[in-house]
Amino acid sequence: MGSEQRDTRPFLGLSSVSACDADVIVFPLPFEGTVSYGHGTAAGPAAVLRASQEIEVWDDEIDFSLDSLKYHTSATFTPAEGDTTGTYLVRLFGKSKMLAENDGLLVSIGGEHSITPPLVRGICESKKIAFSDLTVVQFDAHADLRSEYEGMKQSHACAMRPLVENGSRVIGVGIRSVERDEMQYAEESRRVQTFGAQRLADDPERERELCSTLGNLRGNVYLTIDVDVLEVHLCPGTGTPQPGGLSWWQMLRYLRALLHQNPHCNLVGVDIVETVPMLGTQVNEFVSARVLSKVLAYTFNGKSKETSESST
Ligand SMILES: [Mn+2]
Repeated sequence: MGSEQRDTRPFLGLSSVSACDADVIVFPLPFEGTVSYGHGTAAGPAAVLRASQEIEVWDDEIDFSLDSLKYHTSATFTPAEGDTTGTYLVRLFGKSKMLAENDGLLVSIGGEHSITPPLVRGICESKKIAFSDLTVVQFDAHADLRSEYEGMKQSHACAMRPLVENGSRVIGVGIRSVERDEMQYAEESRRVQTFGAQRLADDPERERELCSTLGNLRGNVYLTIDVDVLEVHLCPGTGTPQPGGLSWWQMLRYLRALLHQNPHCNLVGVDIVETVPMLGTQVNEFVSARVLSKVLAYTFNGKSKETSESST
């Protein structure tokens, strides 16, 4: 049986163009191989795509129409019969490398957080970006810097570690659940910078520092959003919920600083992970779809294809 399925609705309900013509390539990844606690992230991508049908395509905050962009919603990349975590992630690396050969922004929808390292590796190889020329901005409740977890190096709890070890800089935002070893690793590594949720909430100066850090980043940026970064009422269905998360408005302030107010940020890829749909509520998938729509509006407003074409 093939591992690609076309059972998903196109993002925002807009018609899908071919990958090579798209401004945005949406990549659904229903993978939950290493989940340690709550299950259900495999159902995340389809639910997020379904919820995206209900989202306004006009962004009222910055007067931008998301339907001015061209989208390609890729086939769902599901684990194949007999896939282990290792074989799936290797295949994912190959597939993301292929998709990243297109000019469009690769926007992946998880699935659990272990999908991020192969996605980043695929994009970097395809676009010839050295890891040392990449900053990963990580919105997350957890540091995900463990060297291994439950015997697995590829666990969702280790997602950021290989990126740092390969030479990328990682800026963690909203972190509030860390193990002592991870904290020590973060403190000792000059490539890891952490903006914990508590200080962001309590200290306006710390928030200004974060916005200025994000607003002044230069070069290639990969954005990974673990929805558990948000306060639990916005994502009760995530794998490992943690109280004390970012408010919706904090989230938007930080994304705006990075994507909308920073002209030097070259966004090379985005993922949103750990969305778990729940019976009786659509809040989880709706919030994730809305985060993606804000990311795209902030990223593309003022940077539409027309401007890049007319400047060449
Ligand atoms: Mn995570």
